[in-house]
Amino acid sequence: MPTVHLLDYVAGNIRSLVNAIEKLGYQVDWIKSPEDVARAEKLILPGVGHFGHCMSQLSQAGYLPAIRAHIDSGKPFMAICVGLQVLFEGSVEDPDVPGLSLIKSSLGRFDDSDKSVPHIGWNSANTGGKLMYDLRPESKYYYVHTYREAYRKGELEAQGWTVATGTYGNETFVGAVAKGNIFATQFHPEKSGVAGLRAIRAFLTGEGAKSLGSPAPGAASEASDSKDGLTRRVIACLDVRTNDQGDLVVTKGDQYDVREKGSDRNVRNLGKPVELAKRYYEDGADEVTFLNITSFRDCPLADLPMLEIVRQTSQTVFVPLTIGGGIRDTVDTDGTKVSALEIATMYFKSGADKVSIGSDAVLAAEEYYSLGRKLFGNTAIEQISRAYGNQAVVVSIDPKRVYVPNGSDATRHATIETRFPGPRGERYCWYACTIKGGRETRDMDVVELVQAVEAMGAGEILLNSIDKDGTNSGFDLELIDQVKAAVKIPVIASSGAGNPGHFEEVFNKTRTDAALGAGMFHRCEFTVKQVKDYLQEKGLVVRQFEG
Ligand code: 1PR
Repeated sequence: MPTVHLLDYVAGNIRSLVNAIEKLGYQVDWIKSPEDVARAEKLILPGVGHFGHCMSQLSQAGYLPAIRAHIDSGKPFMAICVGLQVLFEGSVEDPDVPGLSLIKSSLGRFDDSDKSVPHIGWNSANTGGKLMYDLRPESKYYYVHTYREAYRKGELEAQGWTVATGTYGNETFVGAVAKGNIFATQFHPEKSGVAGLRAIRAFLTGEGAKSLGSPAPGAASEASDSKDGLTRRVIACLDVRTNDQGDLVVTKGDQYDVREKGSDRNVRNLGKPVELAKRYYEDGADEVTFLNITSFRDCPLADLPMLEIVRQTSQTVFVPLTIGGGIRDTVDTDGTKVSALEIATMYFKSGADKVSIGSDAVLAAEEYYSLGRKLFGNTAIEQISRAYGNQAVVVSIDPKRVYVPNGSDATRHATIETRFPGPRGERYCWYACTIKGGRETRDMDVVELVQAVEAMGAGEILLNSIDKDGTNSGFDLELIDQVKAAVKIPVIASSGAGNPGHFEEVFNKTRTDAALGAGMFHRCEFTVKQVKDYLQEKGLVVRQFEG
């Protein structure tokens, strides 16, 4: 089997990259010291964490001269995400840290005054009609980043680079660059489905470098496309737990009750997690989320059944995978203390791209306010986002409506005037955060929670609603509006989706960044593809599955 070398400079979530390479028929060999670099023919630099962290890790371990020597020798070199960023002179993310300066320019930050930051989701890599590692104008690629090289027509080209661009809001940014033996992508090709695998293959076979810059047959020749190319993200969510027979199943409740309504009250079994995830991937789901909704009792952490699910899923599903449930400091069955960061690391090493934190985030937020909004770097959110980047940390919220007769006089919490009055005709409500799968309600509202976790470094909010969960009656648009107005980080609307029209409604009527469905997909009432087709018909930009 042909070999490709991956630079293992930091414990990162790069299992999916390994899976993608193996899927293409190559074997991965790890570079573990600068001396190893010389024996690499094809070298890939995955980017993890932030600019300064990546550069300092490379520099402290003595990799920089070896990487430069590899590039100068003309051997194939590929860099991904922060790997692309370090090819530049610097970044406002860490202004004092110099980059490799192979590209004479410095990165800035996306403007968050008119859009969510980080930029998360599927966007274009428009090559302006040139051949570039099999990137195609009709394809979409998975991006997740806060810092970006603003595209200024002709600037990088004058330095000999071929450039692919994407547009987010009104900013056109560099999505990929290539020159000679170097190919670097801001997006994650290993998470970009078949389109991404094609780009990796073009690198591995050498075809990409050979044809670089030639005119692409039949393609438009504009170097950038100023239309926002970010697609409407549709996520499939699988709640996983052991049923009464001890099997691991995908289940789904109504308002968090996952048992059948009949007298036996069995846990509803809607399918097998790995099989369903693969089906949703092939239907075009932009991401797959697994939530472990019960802790698997008496099970040593290293044997968590969820780890095996992620391992298996990540071998065939090349879109981002999020794992939630039980990410908190804990004590293993043998009495060993295990930190949330260590648990997250196990998931990342098994193929997860993000972890989702629920109950622990609420408790951390309570402490944040009780200590006068000060952070000490010790919460799970801070620790995991420091090690793996903000984009790797999702906070999952399980709010419940609390109705009050009038607005701010009735409670200290952030209320809204609702179009759906409470049981006694109350016209106002606030959203109380819960923990332990909705079993315990806390004296904290969603606005307080999302602002605290954003300050701690969470990269995204998964916004459920206990009132709407499993009702098939559409998303809680009022809840989404309230949360969107409170934070800059992206929000995933969840709970209540019953048909494709509900997805159109949430995208058109709120500023949500993504929408998630569960029951309607599990019960085969609609497929992800039907949702995407419907959104497309209504003029919304979506990514379709490429087979
Ligand atoms: O608190 O960090 O251990 O995380 C536990 C995680 O498990 C949380 O993310 C919490 O939301 C989830 N969870 C706990 N209990 C349940 C339950 O259902 N009994 N499920 C549960 C949450 C909500 C969504 C669901 C949407 C869409 N499920 O994930 O998929 O509501 O459903 P729909 O489209 O069918 O309406 P921790």
